Amino acid sequence: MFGRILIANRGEIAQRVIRTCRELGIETVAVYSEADADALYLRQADETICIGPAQSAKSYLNIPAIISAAEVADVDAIHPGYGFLSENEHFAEVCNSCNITFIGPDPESVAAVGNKARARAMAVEADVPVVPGSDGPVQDERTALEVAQRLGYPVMIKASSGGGGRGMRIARNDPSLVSGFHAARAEAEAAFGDPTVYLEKFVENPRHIEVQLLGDKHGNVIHLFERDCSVQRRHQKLIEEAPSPSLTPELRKRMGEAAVRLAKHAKYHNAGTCEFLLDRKGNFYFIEVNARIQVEHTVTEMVTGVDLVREQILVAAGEKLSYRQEDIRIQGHCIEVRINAEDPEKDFQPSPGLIQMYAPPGGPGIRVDSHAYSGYRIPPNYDSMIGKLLAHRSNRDAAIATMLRALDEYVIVGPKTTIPLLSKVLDHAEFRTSRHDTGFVERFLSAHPSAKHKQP
Ligand code: MV4
Repeated sequence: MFGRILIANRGEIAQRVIRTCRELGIETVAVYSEADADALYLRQADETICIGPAQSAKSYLNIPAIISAAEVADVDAIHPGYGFLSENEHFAEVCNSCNITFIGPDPESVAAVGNKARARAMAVEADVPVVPGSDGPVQDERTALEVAQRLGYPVMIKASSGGGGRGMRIARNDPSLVSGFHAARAEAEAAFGDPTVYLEKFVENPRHIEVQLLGDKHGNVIHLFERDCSVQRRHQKLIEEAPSPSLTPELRKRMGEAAVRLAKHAKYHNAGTCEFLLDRKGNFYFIEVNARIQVEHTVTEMVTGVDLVREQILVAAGEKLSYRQEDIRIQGHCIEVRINAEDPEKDFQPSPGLIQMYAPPGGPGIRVDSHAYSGYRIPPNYDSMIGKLLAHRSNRDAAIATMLRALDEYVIVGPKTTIPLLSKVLDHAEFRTSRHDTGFVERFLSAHPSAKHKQP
């Protein structure tokens, strides 16, 4: 087992990894930028190293700085958290060549699943349902028109190197396909240095469901059921829950088994997820793989009782998974909301700065994963999530009631936050009855453009 791990991340996920390391008796090395010198996770680590100035490119994305810190601190492994270098094939390779274990998949797997067109092809090989679409990348306008003709409109043009909604276009006719094809290629080239795109039939108003996976280096893969992440705005998740209220036990089983087939076919190890779209008729389609621990992994931890970060570390060290598929059971219902320092009244403009007072909720059924504290100054340089609030209860209605109570209890004085908006969404009939889909938040926001939210 590792003696020392460096965490190449910040904020709540750095704390999350440190917590599990402590329980495993592993020493931790935290790295930080000049903007994070007062961060809470630095007090929880055994050792801290400054890796550069505030800009991510010069600190949390600075591979030479992170590797130097790892060499100086003499760590055995690096945990990348989420975002930053977590799905960077080159970083995984550099770690390996320095004899430092990258706590994630092999560089080859990172590259394979990071390419959406390749991941889609692997899904087909593994007999996992995909959205009807092109057979691989589409190289020219004429082929795009032929594929669209075969699929029927609307279609979606997607960048192979994209993800999280970047480099995507919807086309509802030939002219918009032609313009969208060139626009998506240009955007993908600029954003990812790769203009490759492929086509899929557009699934209208789907639910977004992802299956949590764990794989070890001995070929064992299990799934930990699904999370429903249909409450999103501009590809940013606001609320996640498990189990999904829109799956039947039979669908749940088929989706889990499909995800495991894909991971086994890809020889995937580490924690990961398979993302699916679910349509109104109960058809599900694979769309992408996330080769990292995700923000919302906590929801699955609550309903399964499995410490996903622990499993991630153990499998990276070459151990076998601690669980068999039949050991994994869903207990009750968990809802997570993301608390962001943003102003929903001003188009979710970031609201960094001093937290004058911070008092998180507690009591039965509540978990808070946050790096905030009274007197903390949120730096303007990073994403605006200041914490995750989870309510775990025996059923969905009870989890919603506990969450609404906890949101009312939450005191954050200083920055504007998404708390009042989250209360409104949770209290909305469409969410309460789970008739919502991935378009729900945006429809809600345009229906209440100047809604004055209740202040805590
Ligand atoms: C789709 C889709 C409909 N049809 N693909 C958005 C981000 C990326 N993960 C894939 N996305 C979508 N792909 C087809 N063929 C609709 C979306 C989509 C979406 C998916 C999940 C959650 C929210 C979404 C919001 C808009 C579009």
